[in-house]
Amino acid sequence: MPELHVASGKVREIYSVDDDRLLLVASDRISTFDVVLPTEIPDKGRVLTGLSGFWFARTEQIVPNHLLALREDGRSTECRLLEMLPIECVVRGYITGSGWKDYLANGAVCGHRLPEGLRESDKLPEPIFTPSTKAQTGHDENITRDQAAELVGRERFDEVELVAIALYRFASEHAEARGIILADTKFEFGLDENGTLVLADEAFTPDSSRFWPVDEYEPGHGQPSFDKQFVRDYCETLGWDKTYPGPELPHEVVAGTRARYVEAFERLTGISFDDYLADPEVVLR
Ligand code: Q0Z
Repeated sequence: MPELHVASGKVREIYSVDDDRLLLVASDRISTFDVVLPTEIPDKGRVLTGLSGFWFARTEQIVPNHLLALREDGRSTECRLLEMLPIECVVRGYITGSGWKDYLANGAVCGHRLPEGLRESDKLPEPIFTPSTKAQTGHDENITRDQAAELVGRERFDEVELVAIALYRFASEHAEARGIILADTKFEFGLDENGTLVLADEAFTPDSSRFWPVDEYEPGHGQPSFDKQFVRDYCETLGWDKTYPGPELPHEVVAGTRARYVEAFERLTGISFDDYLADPEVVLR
């Protein structure tokens, strides 16, 4: 019965429940500029867990997922233990981040030739699948489609690309109609005991996707992030060198950031966050 701790991410923990189940626990820790800060954002882990649950429930018709149950604490997900694929599955609908850097250097991202004259943060003509390696430490590295196909097999690659783009189209349309651009997103997939492809980890959270407010969208430069912008702006006022340890956050920055997470949850789900706290499984219905 007691869950055993098996792994830590920057802001999440994994426990094993039994031979075929894991427990993913989302903490209230926040990272910025790749540094986990000493100050937590109350309920951040609950917002992210609720959003993942919401998207898992609504994308079952596209692909099965690992979710078994949301626990009463609102931050813990019981999930099926899978054999994870060794690639990060990124879909980009807008050109930003490492995609923008690769486009400037090569006119292409992961082997996708892109039109000339794109500006930073422009919408792409079609969403593109841009796989990356799973780095144990440091940053994931973009790889070509052929490198990814070598890692997972050609047929599996084709399936993952199709499913990832279908998921992105579905969620980004839903989100944009509610005032939030999902500029890009990262999925992790696994295989069940039958070799069936299963969506795992988290889905369309602000930690796995770039959320941009529609009403502030302006291509030509980097966009403010929906959730972390107060934290970044505050950190920029300090002259901090972005190495450990990061700064403590003042209460106004904590409160403003918490409010942004709750706002994203409520806009995307149409569910009041208080209702989620009272019964997390509301997001699954
Ligand atoms: C997810 C991660 C986290 C650190 C392994 N259903 C699954 N089956 C097997 N493995 C995983 C999953 Cl979700 C799995 N990660 C990413 C999550 C903390 C790393 F909460 N690693």
